[in-house]
Amino acid sequence: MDDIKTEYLPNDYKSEVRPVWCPGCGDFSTLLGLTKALAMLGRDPKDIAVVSGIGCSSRIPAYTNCYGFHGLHGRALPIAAGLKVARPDLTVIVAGGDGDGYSIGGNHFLHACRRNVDMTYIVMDNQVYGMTKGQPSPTTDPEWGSKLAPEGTGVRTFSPLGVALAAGATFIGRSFSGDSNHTAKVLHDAILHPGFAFVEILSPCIIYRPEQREWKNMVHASEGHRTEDRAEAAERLISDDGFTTGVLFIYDFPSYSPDVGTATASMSDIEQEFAV
Ligand SMILES: Cc1ncc(C[n+]2csc(CCOP(=O)(O)OP(=O)(O)O)c2C)c(N)n1
Repeated sequence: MDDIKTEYLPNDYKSEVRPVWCPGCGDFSTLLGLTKALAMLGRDPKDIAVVSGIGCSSRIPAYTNCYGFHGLHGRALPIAAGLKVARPDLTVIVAGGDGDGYSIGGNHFLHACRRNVDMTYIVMDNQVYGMTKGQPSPTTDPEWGSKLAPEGTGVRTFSPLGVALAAGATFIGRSFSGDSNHTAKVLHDAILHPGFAFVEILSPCIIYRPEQREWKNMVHASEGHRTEDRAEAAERLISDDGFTTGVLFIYDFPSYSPDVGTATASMSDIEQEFAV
């Protein structure tokens, strides 16, 4: 009989696939933070599933040796919710970018927050559409000029943590990819949280937003304790500069876990049921 592994190292969660991310991309250290968090938790990779949408950041499932699902742009959350409801024994992690999660997937984000399925949602926010070559995203500052909007969009930014709080997320945090130990700690707590945990990771794209190299000098740890009080969390967000890191909010609320039973239909039964 094979020995059962009881201790894991971050590398135990990395696959053989070499990331195609650009040199200096923040997503490398987000991946490192995630694998460190998984090692701290010590779960077997076969008990973990990483689900994503489309984008540079959404390539992350291929770089772990957990189960993975590389879905459609903006559609990672409903896929992951279905998976968790059908297989509550799995640790489900969802990951993607700000375009994926806040723009095309924005509606799913709202409903994932209020539904409170037990999973962790990581958004690698680089305030730009990286994969499609640098268009503004919902978190891009209004003045940022790009080929698509040379004078800037003039549109105020989406507030991911505030939206998550208003929509009912029960764990809300932020981290900076450059500090993989901090990212690991926040993700560790998020994964252990029994409900929908949202973690925004500031993850620079130094190709389209080279000024984001400065983020390492701008991030600062939260001075406050993590609160269970929605009003207090909202108050802190009003004066937040977008660079405060740490866990902002944790709330104890039953997660959505309907009993869906065990599937008995064969693939050909399912094919027939859906045949047109
Ligand atoms: C339905 C659909 N619309 C548009 C696209 C094109 N597309 C692919 S990735 C992407 C944006 C990715 O940006 P983001 O989610 O911020 O991730 P990043 O690449 O910056 O990590 C877009 C618009 C697509 N694949 N599918």
